[in-house]
Amino acid sequence: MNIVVGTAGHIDHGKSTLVLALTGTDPDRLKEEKARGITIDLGFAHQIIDGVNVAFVDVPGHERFVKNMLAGAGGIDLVALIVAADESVKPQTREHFDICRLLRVPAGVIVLTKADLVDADTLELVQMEVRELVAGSFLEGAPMLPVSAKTGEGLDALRTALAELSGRVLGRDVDGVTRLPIDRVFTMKGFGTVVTGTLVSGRIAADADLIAAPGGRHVKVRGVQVHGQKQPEAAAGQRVAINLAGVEVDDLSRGQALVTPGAFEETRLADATIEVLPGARRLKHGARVRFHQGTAEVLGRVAIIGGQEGQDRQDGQDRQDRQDRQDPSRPAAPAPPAPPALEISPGARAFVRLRLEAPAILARGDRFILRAYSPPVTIAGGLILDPRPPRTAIRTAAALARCQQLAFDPAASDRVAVEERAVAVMVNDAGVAGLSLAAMTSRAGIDPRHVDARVAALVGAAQAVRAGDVLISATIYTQLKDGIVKALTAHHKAQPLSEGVPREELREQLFARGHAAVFDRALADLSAGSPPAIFVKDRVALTTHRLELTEDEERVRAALERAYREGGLRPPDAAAVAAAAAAPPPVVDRMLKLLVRQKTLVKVDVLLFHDEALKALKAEVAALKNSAGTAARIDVATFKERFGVSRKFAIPLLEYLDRERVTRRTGETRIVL
Ligand SMILES: Nc1nc2c(ncn2[C@@H]2O[C@H](COP(=O)(O)OP(=O)(O)OP(=O)(O)O)[C@@H](O)[C@H]2O)c(=O)[nH]1
Ligand SMILES: [Mg+2]
Repeated sequence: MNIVVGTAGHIDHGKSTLVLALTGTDPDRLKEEKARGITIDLGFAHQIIDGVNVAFVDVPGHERFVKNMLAGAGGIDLVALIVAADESVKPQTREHFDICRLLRVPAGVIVLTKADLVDADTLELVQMEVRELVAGSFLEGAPMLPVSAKTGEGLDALRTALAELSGRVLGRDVDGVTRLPIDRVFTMKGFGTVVTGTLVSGRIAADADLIAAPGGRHVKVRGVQVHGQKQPEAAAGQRVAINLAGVEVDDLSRGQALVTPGAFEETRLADATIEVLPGARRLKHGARVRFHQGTAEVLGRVAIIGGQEGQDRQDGQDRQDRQDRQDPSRPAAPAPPAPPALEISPGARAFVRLRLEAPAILARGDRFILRAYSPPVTIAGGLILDPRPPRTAIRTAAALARCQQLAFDPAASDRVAVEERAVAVMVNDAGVAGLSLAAMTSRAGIDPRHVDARVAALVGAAQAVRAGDVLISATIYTQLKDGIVKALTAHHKAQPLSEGVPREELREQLFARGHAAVFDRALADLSAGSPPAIFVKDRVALTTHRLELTEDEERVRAALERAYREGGLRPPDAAAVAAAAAAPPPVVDRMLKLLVRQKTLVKVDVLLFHDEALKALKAEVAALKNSAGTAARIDVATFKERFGVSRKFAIPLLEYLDRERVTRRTGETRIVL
């Protein structure tokens, strides 16, 4: 059993001293930290407590280093909220506690440090204040233990509490995609580049190929350490140190993550729900914020999607107040419909679109923290709903409805229904391009092993159609099929003598931005019905389409066909054609083209032959081989004689046979293949 415990609490409240007392390791490792007596960056220690492997992430309490605290808090299972008994609740006690609450840390302990410095009455007062702080939160009812690192009082009780709480830790996704947010990068003599972090999902084995993202650099795992021991493999939930080959320290930094290749796409846009802290200022539409997820901090802006819960009443009241001030004697005019809110009130929730100034690696279901740009105080926390939303308008009712469809509680048990809803939304977003099965994992956050089941459910419910490795919305697919029928109908009407639209032309006309597999599937479906709606060859046509020729055209067509059939391998020349047709040249020309399209006549070089004549020729030449045994040969002279044609026809016909792979030219003769 492995758990990661993070400290939290105000500066100087004894977090690092407590970790040292519990583990024997001083988490403050920087020279500057020792000199100033404060923690600046994350510190790490570990200890086996009652058979549980406990990793400690010690965070700084100083308000200037909350960003470092956030990099550590991202991966913890339990929090040890530290409150010094002689100082009680202070600003960063609240801020760190808020952060843990917003990140949905599932459980924790409250430690009242420096118990040796206060009397029983003071301790009781502090206990009351802390209980008040955590009332109604995940820490309501958590163990609250007075401890002294100086006398050792309470340390055993704390160890017992941590071991007991380890049973409440949520299981990590060990078999999912690998994701290790990097919190430290350094070189080690004899090893080279080492990164550390809390492995939030998947596994990392020696020799694994991973990607450092954002950035996309390929790295190879040379070695894996867990709690200072070399291991063949690390699994989600462990603190790990990874020795990497093929990458320099300067190429990596905190905020990147080591991930399975292809499992994530970098993004600068995400849709999310957020909850603004009750004590924060109003969050304005377009506000610049610091976005913290995993170990990353990225600047960005928050745009409010649609309206928000709990905002309408407030707006109405404001309007009423204004009207009352303006003219108390006039009856209040009916309020105009409220435009979507342009700010989020303290304590309220809203759907937002995050526009980041640098790329991030995000997954649906990721928790994050927003801090104000300046001063950098924590203002909100949230949950990623869609890490790659379409670039569509967001100040609309439709955008709001879309987010409501995507909203979910990762802790709830209705996962299947939630995933099906999300895929339905994303399939709609994808339009004619379709949603790739790969994106169902990278964007909708579905375990690759469940992708087939979700696809089957959507297809079964007639919400989507699968074509190759994409899913397309059933509505769009029907529109596409209707579009094909419409285009063919129009084409047949405009060009009654054409036998249809060339397949590629049809695709470009209707489906330039779409996925080729979807178009192929549509053609297949339309031609598979009974009766089929279309014929698909090189050209696509409606099955109801008949060439409608005038009587005169039909006479010319038949006459021409007869002339070429009778001509055989000696087709009629221009004069003979004109004589046979006895019609104006444009009609003759049209009918010849029709015969070629229908493949009744075949163009060989500049000559036209009846298809039957060529078929007979091929069969007869091929038969030479069967009768003459292995190496049947034919040259121009024998060909002329055998088929009774002049050189004018013999040469193009022999070259035609070469192209058709009936014969192969070697020097002056040809081998029958
Ligand atoms: N008497 C007494 N002093 C303590 C106890 N725990 C910590 N201290 C003292 O409190 C001071 C601050 O302790 P730290 O552990 O550095 O506090 P911290 O919470 O890690 O501080 P930051 O990391 O800077 O936020 C040090 O001088 C410690 O010796 C305790 O249980 N009893
Ligand atoms: Mg410290």
